Amino acid sequence: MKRKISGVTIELRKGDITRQKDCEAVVNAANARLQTGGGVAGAIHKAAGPQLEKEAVPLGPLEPGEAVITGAFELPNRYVIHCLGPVYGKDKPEAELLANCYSNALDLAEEHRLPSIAFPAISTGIFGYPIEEAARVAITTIIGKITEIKHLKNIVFVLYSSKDLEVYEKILEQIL
Ligand code: AR6
Repeated sequence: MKRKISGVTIELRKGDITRQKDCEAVVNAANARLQTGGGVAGAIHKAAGPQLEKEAVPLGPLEPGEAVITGAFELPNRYVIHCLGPVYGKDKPEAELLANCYSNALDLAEEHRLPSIAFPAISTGIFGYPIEEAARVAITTIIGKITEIKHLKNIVFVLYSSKDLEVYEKILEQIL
């Protein structure tokens, strides 16, 4: 599903974040120390190779909501933007911290004049954020900043399951 808003295409895609060849940056659902881990972080570090950890770790530790940018090494992208999402029920206010991830990642992409970025559903795996609530925060944050965007042309949400994709589709329809 694709929707164009103020000249920016928002696309919802089912897939693996490590296989987004047409995106200049991919976003990592990182841990505070910017090390490899499970879920998205494990997949991104495995696909990028050990140089990713070498570049990323000295930029940490991150606080929830923060984002940093590194090269993408063996990934088919130019950059990885690492965001630390909130742990649901622990890091509060969680909606604000999750919104900060999307907002800070967009700012980094704009600073680097990137035309495209792919986001996973940050915090909705190991960090336990319910997908529907997280999707609402992700989509409203991006749409809320869309008129500030100068360089990004494509913003992609990459969902790992059909169920998560359906949730995002429903919420994007509701919001527009
Ligand atoms: N591509 C796209 N989405 C994926 C992929 C993938 N390859 N793998 C999982 N997902 P998670 P978090 C989905 O747990 O909740 C790590 O260990 C997954 O289904 O990766 O922010 C870090 O080191 C879920 O919907 O991130 C941290 O310690 C979403 O991506 C911690 O987990 C996020 O799941 C971060 O937890």
